[in-house]
Amino acid sequence: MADKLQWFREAKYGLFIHWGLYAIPGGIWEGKSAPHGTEWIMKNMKIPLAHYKKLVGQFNPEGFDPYFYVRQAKKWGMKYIVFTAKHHDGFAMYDTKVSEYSIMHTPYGKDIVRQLADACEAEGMTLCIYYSQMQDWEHPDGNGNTWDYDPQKQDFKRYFYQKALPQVRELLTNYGKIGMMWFDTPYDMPLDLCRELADEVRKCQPDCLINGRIGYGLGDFREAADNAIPVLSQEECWESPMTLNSSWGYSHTDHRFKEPAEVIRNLVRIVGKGGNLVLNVGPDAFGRIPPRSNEILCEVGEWLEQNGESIFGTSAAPNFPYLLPWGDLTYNDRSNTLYLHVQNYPSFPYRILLTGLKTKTLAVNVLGEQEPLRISQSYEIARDEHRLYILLPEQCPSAVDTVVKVQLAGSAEAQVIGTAKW
Ligand code: FHN
Repeated sequence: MADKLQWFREAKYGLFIHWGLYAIPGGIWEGKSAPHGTEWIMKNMKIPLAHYKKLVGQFNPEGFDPYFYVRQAKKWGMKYIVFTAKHHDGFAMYDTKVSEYSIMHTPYGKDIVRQLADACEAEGMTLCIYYSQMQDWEHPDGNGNTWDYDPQKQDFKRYFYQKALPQVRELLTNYGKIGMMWFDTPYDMPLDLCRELADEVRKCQPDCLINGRIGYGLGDFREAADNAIPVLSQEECWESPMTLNSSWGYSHTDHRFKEPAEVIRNLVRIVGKGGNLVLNVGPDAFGRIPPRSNEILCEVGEWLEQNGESIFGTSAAPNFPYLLPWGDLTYNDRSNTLYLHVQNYPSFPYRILLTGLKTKTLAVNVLGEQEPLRISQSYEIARDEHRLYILLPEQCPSAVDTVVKVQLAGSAEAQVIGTAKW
């Protein structure tokens, strides 16, 4: 049987797009600023639905070009796109027959999911859909809106059968092949409804993946917390969703973006631990990608162009005994290659140490360079400690991340601290 997780396991790096009505206020409502988590502005500022709904009449993102997004994602080195078809505010960015609260009722009036689906199909990109299954601040029975509706009078099942379930069905029947349904904030949604939702996804598209945030372990892989990286490497698939600044939705005022070096370090760390990074952009109200996001992602894409071998085709690296003061590592278990990512380049004598590698090293070079690097591999019997020293070039090849390729004689075996009595 074909493994439906295969594409996801190989993808490593995806684009998250958080886009909806909240791009218009961009974190500012009636002069008051809430720059972080701008997609939460309605709830954070308890904006009455009737007021928030006025954004529908203003939404006209004529600058949106789906092909630009998909081509940029490819240029940035990303392999899948996750798009917010409906976020917690309940507004559908597609042509839904279930509710009038959708993009079709804005001055723009065109289905965003349709345009993205067509562009993804034409460009060979995997499209995945984000859907907020429990929170819905528009529907009287959805979770979260306690300022317009009385929670005591809410009947969550009514929302589930009137809106969530039929909308998920629409998304999985009208837009061709969907790579994954990306659910979010299941909170205390009842298990039977989560099961029903998962069953519906699998009935509509058996190959469509379901992320871990459907709840109760019903997904196909585990979703890490936002902007978080697990300590240990894991064989099972997992994903880490990350922002570029402090907000998922567009923010007028939050300009504190991660630098390209930090994004590369996060990507390396996540991939080395067996995960995928899904990295977010928050388009503005006109449909444009913030220029700084584009610049950062282009720089990361250029690094990937040179060093993609150390990311794509790799698997979870073994857990080595110590944190690596010079950087991190990724591993290809098919070619028995370790990639050492030197992010803090050492000063004289330009030497790095990897402790705990038991497997014999055959050859070491900077990725893309022929010149072999000098190494010394030893085993100190009394301490039961394996050591690999590598002498790096005096001139640092990349201040951000110099990749050192270590060809091993067999599969990488790492010592675990504490096996020997010292
Ligand atoms: O509340 C959402 C948030 O707005 C954003 O969509 C992120 C993405 O992982 N998920 C929730 C918080 O974890």
